[in-house]
Amino acid sequence: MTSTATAHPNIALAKYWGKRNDALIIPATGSLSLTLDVFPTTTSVTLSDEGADAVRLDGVLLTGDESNRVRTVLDRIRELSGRTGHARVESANTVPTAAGLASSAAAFAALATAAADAFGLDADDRMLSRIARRGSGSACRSVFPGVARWNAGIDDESSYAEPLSWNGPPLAMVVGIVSSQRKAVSSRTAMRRTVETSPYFPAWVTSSAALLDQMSDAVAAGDFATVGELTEQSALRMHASMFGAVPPVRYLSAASLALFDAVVTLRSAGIDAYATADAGPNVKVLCRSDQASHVVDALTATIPDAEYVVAHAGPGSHIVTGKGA
Ligand code: 2P0
Repeated sequence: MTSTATAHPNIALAKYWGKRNDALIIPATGSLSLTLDVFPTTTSVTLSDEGADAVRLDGVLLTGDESNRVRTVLDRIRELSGRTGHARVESANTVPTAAGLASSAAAFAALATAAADAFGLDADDRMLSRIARRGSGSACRSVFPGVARWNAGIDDESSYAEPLSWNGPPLAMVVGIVSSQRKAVSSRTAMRRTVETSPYFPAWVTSSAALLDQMSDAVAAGDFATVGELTEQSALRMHASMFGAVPPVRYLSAASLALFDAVVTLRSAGIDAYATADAGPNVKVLCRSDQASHVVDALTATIPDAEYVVAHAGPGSHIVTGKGA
């Protein structure tokens, strides 16, 4: 019997950057995100009689760190379910892998959801969020639809995401793809380097905690402009913390900064748009759904070389075929 699950990437509005516990992936700060309706990952898990887990991504057998991360999630599910067998995992991405478009968030949310079903683990969404977190921190947020907040917590039990309701104007995220190349430094390595060497990291942690509280209040109030302003602040402060690392980590390219500038110009023309960027040069622009096509037209006119994809709030991870379908 094969269990198949789908999950979508999420983009953090209030960023996660830095861990307080590397092994359990407990973050230094909480974060808040929007799960998208584009670039899904579909993952199938089949219990097998073989002597080891086998993991394929887009048909290619994974080895090393990537397969170890999958095994970490499977081990946790074996531990929780009391079952000992191995699994065959096949995953298909529709997003350029490792280009700062949150492919690992969708991948590990789909994996946790499919594997829990395959191993017969009766897991609610909070447990799935905690399991997905073990593979990739941001994956704990992709278990949930729309807006979700990851409560940093202090241990495995207390570190999970939960859905927040959003009653403001329907949201869109215009993804501006300036590069689909694999990033030179993984976010995991870059995060660790920032924690260990950036003099700005402590300021990032204290300011992020305050920003997350403000953003949570703005989400509860449906206050789009405040959510947007805080989104841009969080992204720039996160990148500033990386600029301070030794050696520095710089994911933003000239094309990324040109997009940030174009968004400032859009705002001065009265369009509520706010830029954010993750561990890569691509820029995501938060705006109202009913203004998304206008935002794409304006960005295309200024930066025609980028490719633009309009995303809206998407679903949480869910079983497509399997016991829980
Ligand atoms: C985020 N990012 O909040 C932040 C913003 C990238 C920049 O979470 O080491 O793949 O597996 O926990 O979740 C990307 O890092 O890192 C990330 P690990 P993850 O979305």
